[in-house]
Amino acid sequence: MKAQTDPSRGAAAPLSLDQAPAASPAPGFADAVRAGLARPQKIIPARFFYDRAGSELFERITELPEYYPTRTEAALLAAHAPDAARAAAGVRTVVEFGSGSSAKTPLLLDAVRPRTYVPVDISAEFLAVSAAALAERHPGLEVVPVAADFAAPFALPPLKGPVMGFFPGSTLGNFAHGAAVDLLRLFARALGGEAGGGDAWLLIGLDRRKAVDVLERAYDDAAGVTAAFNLNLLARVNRELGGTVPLEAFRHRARWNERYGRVEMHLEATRDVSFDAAGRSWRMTAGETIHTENSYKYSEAGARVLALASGWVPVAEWTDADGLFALHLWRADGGAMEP
Ligand code: AVI
Repeated sequence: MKAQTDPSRGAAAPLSLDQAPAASPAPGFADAVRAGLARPQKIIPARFFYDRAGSELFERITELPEYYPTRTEAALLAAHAPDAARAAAGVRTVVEFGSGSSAKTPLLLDAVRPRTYVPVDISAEFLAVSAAALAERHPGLEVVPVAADFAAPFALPPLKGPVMGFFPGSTLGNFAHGAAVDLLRLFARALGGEAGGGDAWLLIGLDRRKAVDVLERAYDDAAGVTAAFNLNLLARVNRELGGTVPLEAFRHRARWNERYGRVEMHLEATRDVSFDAAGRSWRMTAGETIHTENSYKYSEAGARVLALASGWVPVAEWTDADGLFALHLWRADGGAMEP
């Protein structure tokens, strides 16, 4: 059986999401599904998108014509990493949060030329491969990988300052505003830029607010890759949690929520459906959805407020000619704003 994609929407590569063999459950997945499906508005947290199949689908998303963030940010980095390096002169250590394949990192390292690069990622597999590749590409650079979930308090090795944090990809957009503030404060602490501390910078990519049709197309592409990425969550429930979710009874939905300033992704039941998952039985009525992701978008003013509420001072912002995406350079306020 194939995952459901709208046949009128162009040819995605064959997707056989529910044919993969059973796999052992990721830590916390069963509890998250049990709690999430019991809520009035059902949810499955977006962090569970990224098993191997989901990570591969996400890589394909980043190359889609409709998904402008990745290529726009890469062009901004190529053009403005030298400006960021000049503004934050003397940076000795770059720490990348959620480094993944470190695809954009060379653009920054070439400009900043730090002595040490610290990639932080939950996937030890990604870290080993990308750390080795970067060390080879940048002879003399000390690469100190840290396997950790950057969204939870974690320990970094002692850092030689000034330090620059690097958080590309608009990953912050997947955090609700309160959680985004907490995370940015955590970064300030981890980089030594908290009250009275060292000199810390953050170079962060944030997707901008824009026309609703552009946003919704970016999250509901014609080839159906984002639909497959979303539906893979249910396939993963089947693989890892003994689920019997009929994938053909669900469709991908992406919609802009103006009140919250975010694109929401949902999985909508196309008929009344019942299934087992994580040791329980569940029912959904036609039209009911499981909310799987929020992707918050920031105006220039919104990004400034976010920075200032999180212990950072905006220093520079670079955007493309169409104003699709922005690269921000912030400096830790070090408590200087308190009288
Ligand atoms: C990883 N994150 C920044 C992506 C985004 O744009 O919110 C995840 C994504 N979901 C669907 N397409 C891309």
